[in-house]
Amino acid sequence: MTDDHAAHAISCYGSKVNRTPNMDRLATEGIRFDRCFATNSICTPSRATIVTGKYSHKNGVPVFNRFDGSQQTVAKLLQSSGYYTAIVGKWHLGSDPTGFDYWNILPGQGRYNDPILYDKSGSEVYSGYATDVITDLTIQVLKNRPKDKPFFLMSHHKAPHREWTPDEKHRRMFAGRQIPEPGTLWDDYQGRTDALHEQKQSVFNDLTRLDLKLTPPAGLSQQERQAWLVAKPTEVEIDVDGQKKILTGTELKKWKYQRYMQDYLACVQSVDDNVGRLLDWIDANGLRDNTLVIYTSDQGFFLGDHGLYDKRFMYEPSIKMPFLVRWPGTIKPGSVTTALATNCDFAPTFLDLAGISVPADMQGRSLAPLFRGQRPSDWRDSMYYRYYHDPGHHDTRAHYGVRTDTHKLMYFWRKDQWECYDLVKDPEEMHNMYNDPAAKPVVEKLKQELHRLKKQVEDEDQFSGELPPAGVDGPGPARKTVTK
Ligand SMILES: [Ca+2]
Repeated sequence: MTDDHAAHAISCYGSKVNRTPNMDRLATEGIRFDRCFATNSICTPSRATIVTGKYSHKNGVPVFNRFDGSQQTVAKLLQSSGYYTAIVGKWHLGSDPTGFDYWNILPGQGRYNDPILYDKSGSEVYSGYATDVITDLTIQVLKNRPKDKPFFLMSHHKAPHREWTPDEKHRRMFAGRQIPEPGTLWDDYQGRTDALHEQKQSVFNDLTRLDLKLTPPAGLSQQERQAWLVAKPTEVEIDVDGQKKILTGTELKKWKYQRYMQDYLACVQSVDDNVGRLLDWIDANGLRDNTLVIYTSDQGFFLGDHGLYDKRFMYEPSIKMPFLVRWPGTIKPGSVTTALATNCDFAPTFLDLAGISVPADMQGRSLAPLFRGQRPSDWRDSMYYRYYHDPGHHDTRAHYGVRTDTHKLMYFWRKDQWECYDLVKDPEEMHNMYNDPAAKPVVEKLKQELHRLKKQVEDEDQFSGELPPAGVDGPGPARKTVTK
């Protein structure tokens, strides 16, 4: 799993901005899910949902608050059924992992270069680039695992999370490359609710000098340097063939999009290389045929879509998770499914595949029949979504909603404002049809479905008022003594 990797930056999902040959291998040899969605599109909540099979209001993690590790998790259930369980890389749930025989994780967000990881005994600095280091450790776990047990391994990358720091090789590969602009980059938000107008996750307005990798002037104090880096520039001086040039206005906006995407895609390219390295190792070590491999991300990401970066909103680029699965001998190579899946389904799927009965309080459903090419006749045709963090880091307004196979209805409950989209006629979600008189019957039907789902998942507005305090980005544990 990666952090913030949008499906539309993977070539087998039709990317117009990059090529990812190694991730594509999973789709060519396995199945691609085209409608897999995060139920609360943000890091910590999605991770809590993945390990519990439950919505945020049931696992207690609606925002960046600490996960209560004493609750039931998929890792504990697999471990107690004889699986060797391990997690390496980004965890970001505040509390230490439970249910894992081996864990070695980044504190909070972690860092890209020379990352620190910690386990039960303390922390250690690993020299190198995070994506390479996490893959090295993943392969170590596979090498050292007890060979008499089946295993469950979560290899979780930090990349391509903000501030999108690539390694030198991939930075160079993308520096100066012109990335095509998405069709909705210049969206003026006409007809939409206040939420899009008020957000602070705009590529044109909210990227900082640090995000844009600008170099601070010499002679600043530490404090001045920090203030300079977090500022959002409205004017940037660049060097063109040895000549200084000041960018402002439209020219600057276009430049910001390019700088953002060049670094984001360079981070993704390193992940793709490392996915290839891990698959090669699995294939070369006799694990290919009896190992199920999944590539996913904790949510999607805006790649300039609607002029945005980040996630949070219920729009497609944000909630859509890449989900690619290889299982030789069972999944027909090159399969594609449009069945609606969510991150609540991951834990039930893992249990089902291991022959363990899925606890009744998990809210997802096993995807295993879909892997086998069988879509159950009662498969869901709608999914429920809820985002809480408001104002949060980007002033993204809290909302909940329903997505069906063909439509989406979003309700910004603190504003009492609605948006509705026809995903067949308007896949880019540019025309809010909520107030169209002709759309009234559709809107009414969607409202009924939204209320039905809200009740079904037992969302009783547990976190609609006060939210739990932040608790996932602490200083991390003390350094351990390492003898090499
Ligand atoms: Ca994330």
